[in-house]
Amino acid sequence: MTTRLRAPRRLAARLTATATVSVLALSLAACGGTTKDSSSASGEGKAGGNATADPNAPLKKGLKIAFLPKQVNNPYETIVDNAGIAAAKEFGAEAKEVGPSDASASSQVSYINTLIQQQHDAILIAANDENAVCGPLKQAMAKDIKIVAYDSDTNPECRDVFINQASSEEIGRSQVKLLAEQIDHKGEIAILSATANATNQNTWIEFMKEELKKPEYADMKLVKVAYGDDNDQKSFQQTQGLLQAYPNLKGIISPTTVGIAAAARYISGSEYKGKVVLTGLGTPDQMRKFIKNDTVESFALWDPKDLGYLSAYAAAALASGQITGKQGEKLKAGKLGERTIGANGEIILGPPTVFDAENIDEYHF
Ligand code: RAM
Repeated sequence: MTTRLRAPRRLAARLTATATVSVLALSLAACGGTTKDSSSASGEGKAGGNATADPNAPLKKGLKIAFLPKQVNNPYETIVDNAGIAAAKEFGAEAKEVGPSDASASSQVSYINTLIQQQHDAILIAANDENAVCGPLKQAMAKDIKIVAYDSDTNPECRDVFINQASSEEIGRSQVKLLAEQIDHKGEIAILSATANATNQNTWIEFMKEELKKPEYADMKLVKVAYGDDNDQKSFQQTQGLLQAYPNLKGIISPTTVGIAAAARYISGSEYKGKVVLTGLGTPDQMRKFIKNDTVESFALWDPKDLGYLSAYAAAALASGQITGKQGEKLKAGKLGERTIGANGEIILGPPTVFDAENIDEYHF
């Protein structure tokens, strides 16, 4: 029985249409194996590592696991991590969240080093910068600490698996579709992203740019990608800056919960309300008032609680030898059921949901 959110019919149809392309893109993106060979002293991942999974191994009791989000003061990350910590209780693990208060490139490094010293069984990380965290994560892997990237990936050789909230391609392409429908496929558009290094946003933006190459978007022009650094104040100011610099702007995509909430706040109190369309990825709780006051018509997200839950189970399954991270292995994830590990060590949670005035009151997170 899965508790995955229901995708409204329109989005579900679109997602199915892109599924074939996604498989292709994922195989192209796969640059070799991502499995950690636990017998490797260097901790270097290598194709088809020779650790063997025992799918029937019980989850170990008393595992020590830690969530290291992009930043601790981001409401979205708090929901993910709290759900992961609650899941850990189900299988008798000791779990906690530690992390920086800003999402800058190297802000997570000292936390990884401390978690290594504390001899955790697994570290779960939403990477702020794929390269900055890679060395310390490899050191952790060399000490047989399992690494789960969730939300924002690092380099595949620096983690055992990546729990992706949805197919990156589907997220990117569907964001453009959501905006295009509301601006009649015409006009200048901008993106308000998180940090310039964020692997999740950057991957989605690449797919947005791909989508924009299709003939149906010939009259839409991406004029700027701005960065609010997942900082509320900076995102607010960047929105103001975009609207002043591009007076013909018709729409903004903000694929970050911090960015879209700040942009909505700015637009709702400005002359641009009702003139400039805003969409992106947001939490229903943060966006409800902007849907109700007609600043935003629709936006999307997956269930962050399920993301935390799935990630916690992946950490426990790795630390218990149930999975090693190889493609084709099955991850048993409690109430979420089973997920198969895909190419490049990626495990996908499920399709995102589009929220609008009709359904937003059904969602509380
Ligand atoms: C922000 C963060 C996070 C992203 C969501 C959509 O909270 O950037 O990494 O997944 O937005």
